Amino acid sequence: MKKFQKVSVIGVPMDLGQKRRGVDMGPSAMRYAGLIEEIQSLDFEVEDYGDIYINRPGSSKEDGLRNLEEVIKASEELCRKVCEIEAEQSFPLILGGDHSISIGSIAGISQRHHNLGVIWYDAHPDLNTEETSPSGNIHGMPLAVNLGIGHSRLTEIGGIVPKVKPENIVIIGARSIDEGERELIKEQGIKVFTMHEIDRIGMTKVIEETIEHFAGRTDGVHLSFDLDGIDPLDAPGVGTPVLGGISYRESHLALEMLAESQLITSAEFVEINPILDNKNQTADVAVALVSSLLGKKLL
Ligand code: HAR
Ligand code: MN
Ligand code: MN
Ligand code: MN
Repeated sequence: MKKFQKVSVIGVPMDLGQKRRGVDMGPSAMRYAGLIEEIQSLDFEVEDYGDIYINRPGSSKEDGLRNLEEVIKASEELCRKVCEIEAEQSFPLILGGDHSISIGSIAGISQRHHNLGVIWYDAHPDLNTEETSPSGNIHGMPLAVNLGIGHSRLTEIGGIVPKVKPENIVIIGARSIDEGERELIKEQGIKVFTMHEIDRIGMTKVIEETIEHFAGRTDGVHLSFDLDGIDPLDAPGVGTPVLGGISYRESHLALEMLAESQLITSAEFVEINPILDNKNQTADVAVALVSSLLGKKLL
């Protein structure tokens, strides 16, 4: 990834897209794990925008959606910040927070990328709506929202609906899929590499096919990296761990190959929960992965 000279970091300390507290500390955990210094060591100019302000009220549930108003406010603010970063031709690197922050990041990115590709690296497809969600947690819905499916107050953030077309999405690592999500995947024809395909054809082939899927077709690709895509043995500090995930090295291989392809134009790393972590291991993993994505070579 050497098309960019500058990386702009923005933290979203928000855990309101779900019930378990702690993911709001994700941005700090990544900074303490040496994120900024690591990016500088790769010869990028770095601008740290700090964290956006998140108000933390008592939990509400409106239209079956937990903390809807607060998630909307944070998404609108993030959308504005990401637009500013995009206007400078800098690489937006967004730190979560739970995965609902993706509503705001993709709202911002899609202002300048009208044929955006999205890689959803996650144990979950996050394709629920307020109708299909088993939990009412918005962090299980952002990919649907970005497809224009779900509560209109969420899908309309940033003004563009939909922000992403179904043929421009590749999901990698899925292994916990709800019934409604399964139907939506089939109905929309979304490309998914579940753990079954990863085991079967290997990460090399998965990423080769992903690159082929986007190359020459999209005007940018956003990487939405949920740390629970990785196996809990390698990334224990996440709120919704699911056994049988992608390994540490497979994840590096994936991001090293994506770096070589120069396809990725923005990224977010989400769902790190330091309360559940083992000495900041998951944030360390995330920082090492950012480094691979930005082109760090082993030799
Ligand atoms: N699918 C479940 C739900 O909608 C669990 C979602 C868990 N989500 C995340 N994001 N950690 O990937 O509630
Ligand atoms: Mn851009
Ligand atoms: Mn997710
Ligand atoms: Mn997940």
